[in-house]
Amino acid sequence: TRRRVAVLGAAATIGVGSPLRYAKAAEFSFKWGTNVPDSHPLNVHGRKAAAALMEATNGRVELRMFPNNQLGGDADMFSQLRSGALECFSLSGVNVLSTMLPAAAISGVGFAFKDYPTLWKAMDGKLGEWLRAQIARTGLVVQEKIWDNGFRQVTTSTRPILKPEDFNGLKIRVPVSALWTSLFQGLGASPTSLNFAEVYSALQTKVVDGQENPPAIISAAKLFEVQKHCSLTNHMWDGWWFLMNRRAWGQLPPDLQRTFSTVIDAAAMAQREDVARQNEALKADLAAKGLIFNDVDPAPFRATLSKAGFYQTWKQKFGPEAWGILEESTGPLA
Ligand code: X2X
Repeated sequence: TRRRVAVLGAAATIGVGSPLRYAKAAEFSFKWGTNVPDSHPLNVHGRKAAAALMEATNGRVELRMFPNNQLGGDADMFSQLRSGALECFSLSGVNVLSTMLPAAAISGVGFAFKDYPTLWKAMDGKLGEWLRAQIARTGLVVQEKIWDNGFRQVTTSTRPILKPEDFNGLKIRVPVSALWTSLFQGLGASPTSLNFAEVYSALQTKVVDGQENPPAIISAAKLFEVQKHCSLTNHMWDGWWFLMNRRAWGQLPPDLQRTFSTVIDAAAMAQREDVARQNEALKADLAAKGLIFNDVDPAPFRATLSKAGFYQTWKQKFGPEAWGILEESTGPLA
């Protein structure tokens, strides 16, 4: 029976979408780097997309996933993407992309989107279109549908965030991004910029006392092991653009480009559903693991940011055109 199980195992491995199912090596083989652990829906749906792409192109296009910062942190993967060493990279516009393209951060303005319907309408509509046009101007290729990370919540090892004053002096990790730093400075905290690859150990060694991410990441990266409180601030939404190196993209003939985009965007849509579900469902799971949750009224936090000049500052930095497009979907912010 042992041998039988092994044989069945092998047969199951050579399944739909497996490279071994195809006689020839793929004509196009792209690496795809991500910054979150293997079990996160970004990677789960990424692997499904890779299998679907293999199937749809009869083995001509292969996508190899490198999750969990295996190829280096965000800054490393971003420079590999730009040089062509990495063909595909999932990256938040508010993260290191904004160090090269400040406009890309506009979707991360604090307390801008009140819920998912408002958000998707903007990102699948005029705001998303505007953002992709900005990204395209940098020479990168971006697929249409942004992948979901979620509404972000603050975790700490020290005290819960109940009111804005609880941020005073809090050492909190934020991604490497002027907008993120400004947001938490505006709330009175002391933000430290770190790539996600460094977050677990920075929390464990108490270099920082807190961080902010949605439940799906808190769970996949096991941040509950080194954090005690989770305050449901919903202070901003974030997602990952599917970015590609332009020369790599240009290698694909137009029909394969179309198939590629169709498969990737369909996977993004399925991933969004999974993430939204996980970000709700995992709260109970994380609570059972010891994380203490509290709800937060966003109004006083938003008022604190306004008073600190956050909205005025960023309205000016992004400029009237971009800010106008943002406010078309969110309503007045500044
Ligand atoms: O770095 C983060 O916190 C992460 C994983 O959420 C982003 O990609 C912005």
